[in-house]
Amino acid sequence: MRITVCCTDTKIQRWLDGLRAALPEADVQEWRPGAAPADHAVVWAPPQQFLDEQQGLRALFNIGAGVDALMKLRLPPDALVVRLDDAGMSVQMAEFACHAVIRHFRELDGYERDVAQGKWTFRKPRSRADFPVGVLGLGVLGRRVAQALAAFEFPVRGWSRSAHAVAGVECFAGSGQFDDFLAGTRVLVNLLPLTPETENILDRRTLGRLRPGGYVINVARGAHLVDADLIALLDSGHLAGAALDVFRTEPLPAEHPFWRHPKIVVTPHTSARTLRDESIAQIAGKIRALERGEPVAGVVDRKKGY
Ligand code: NDP
Ligand code: OXD
Repeated sequence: MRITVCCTDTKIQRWLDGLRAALPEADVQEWRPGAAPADHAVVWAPPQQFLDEQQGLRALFNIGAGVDALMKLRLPPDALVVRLDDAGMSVQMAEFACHAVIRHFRELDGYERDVAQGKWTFRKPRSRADFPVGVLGLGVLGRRVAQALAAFEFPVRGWSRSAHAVAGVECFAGSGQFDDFLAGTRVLVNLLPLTPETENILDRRTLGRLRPGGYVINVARGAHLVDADLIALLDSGHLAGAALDVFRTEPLPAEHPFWRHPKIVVTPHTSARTLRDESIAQIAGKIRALERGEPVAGVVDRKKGY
């Protein structure tokens, strides 16, 4: 069995070593133009030339949860596209989202500013009932985030394409229930995949429907958010702030207003990192399952785009 590895912006040697150790029966090689056809590929943002040359692949394993970049390319028609299915990401995302929500709810940013000025001050405790959190996307990551927030006793609601039932979470589905979901949400956490349907979904209309004093946490993709609309709603006072981990252009360009906006907290696309060992173990397990003719989880539906 041949496995080709083509991961841009990645320290590839450790992936090669890890995959060789996990799959000693396989011939694992870094892809070079003109390489022999492989059975499976492990990829992150491969060039189109890679896909054009490797038309016989049985499966492409993406070393991230989001496949939006991959879905823009011409893929081998019969290859399964398999994304990372948690692999240690959901707990990181839950930590990150809970931290962002709690930092805002408990006004820890305000305390940090006070303490920096040597002030020993208190703020009036706020009620969780006034801070309902809405999670966009109830997939592998969104569901974990929603459950983690519910454990802190926030009122939590979630929105997805198809109907879900999640303990402790009020669930909404489809475009028909979007406005009801938004109307009862004050803190919005975005965990949707980026698809033609969800691009620009965080625009003036959507964000304007959040409760006054809304807060936006975007941990999915930068192209979900219309940057100028967010800034307008922050400046008008309708939104209280935003925590942004993902951007249309990454790294975020030095001149972008998000860097300096007083109501925006920027982090460098770090809310849930790909963990190499966990990911290699998951991919190796799935390659073996496919070789035995068994189904695997995390297969992307090409029509839906996620
Ligand atoms: P999943 O595919 O497991 O979940 C996607 C969820 O979004 C599902 O609940 C799905 O609904 C819902 N959804 C998709 N399209 C629509 C739509 N048009 N309308 C309503 N709901 C929709 O993805 P993950 O949870 O694993 O990951 C989510 C995203 O998080 C990734 O695509 C990636 O972009 C981002 N991410 C960001 C990271 C970071 O470090 N910032 C790290 C990892 C991921 P349904 O359940 O009905 O199918
Ligand atoms: C992912 C990411 O999609 O890191 O996995 O953004």
